[in-house]
Amino acid sequence: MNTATGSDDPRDYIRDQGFETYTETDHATWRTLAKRQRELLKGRIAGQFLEGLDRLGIGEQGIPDFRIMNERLKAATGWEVKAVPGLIPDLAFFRMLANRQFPAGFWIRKPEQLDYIEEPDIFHDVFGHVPLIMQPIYAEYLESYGRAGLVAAEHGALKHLARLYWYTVEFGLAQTPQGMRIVGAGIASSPGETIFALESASPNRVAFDLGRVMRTLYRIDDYQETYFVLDGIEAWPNLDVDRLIPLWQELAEQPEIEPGQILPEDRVLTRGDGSYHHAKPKSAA
Ligand code: HBI
Ligand code: FE
Repeated sequence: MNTATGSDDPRDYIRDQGFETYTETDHATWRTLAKRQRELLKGRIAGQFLEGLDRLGIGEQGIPDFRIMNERLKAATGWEVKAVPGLIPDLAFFRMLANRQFPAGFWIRKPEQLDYIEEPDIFHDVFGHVPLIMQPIYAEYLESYGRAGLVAAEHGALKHLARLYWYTVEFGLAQTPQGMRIVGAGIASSPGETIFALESASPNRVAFDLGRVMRTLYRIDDYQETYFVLDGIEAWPNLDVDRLIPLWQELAEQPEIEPGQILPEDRVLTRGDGSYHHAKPKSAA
């Protein structure tokens, strides 16, 4: 993730959503994306995600009005979505999460960019992220991530936290009694990756391990070479800081892991054949 620099105070970034200023084209873009994703996600995403969409009322009606959506979200878990112009600095981001505020871009992609954008827009941020925040256990995880981030900043562990977010909140999978399911927002808001993450023979799918994930480099501009799989839809890692601080100390002595690399101690659920990335230039962060 390419992060902005500047003030650490969330108030410097929070805006009015400007709901009245969306055009009919903007709403149509949301509807096209939401309709297509909802179809693709059936049977591929955790059931709680679809339930969250319904309870929030943010299906196919058009761009959601945050004032209405937030009443429902607040009632369920005490979280609120706040409009921001784009990526905000890490510390401002962590402060918001620690206060149960989720920053969401208020702009929407243009009709000619339906499948690829570089910075997260309202469709990724709201459709992708907010449905699971209706679930108390996930709501707790995301808040604890924000608190851990503030501590990580003082321990030189920001890169470890960024990787954790990437491989859980953005690109996580989970084992369920019905089979493997998507839980990450980066997958849930992308039609191509919805199929790739679950069905392609190319990527590795490896059982989630907190220290392992924190050592693993990731691809920012393409499908992932490895997905990490939680052992159940509610098996989000415990981020107590008295557990994290010694872990970060251990990790400081250990080498980073390449995005496609498998370690002898990994519990591999699917060993990918790497076919998709073989022909591509390297890009890892
Ligand atoms: N800002 N708006 C926004 N959205 C993000 O997902 C985000 C951010 N700033 C920093 C950030 N993510 C990540 O780099 C942290 O998780 C480390
Ligand atoms: Fe995101």
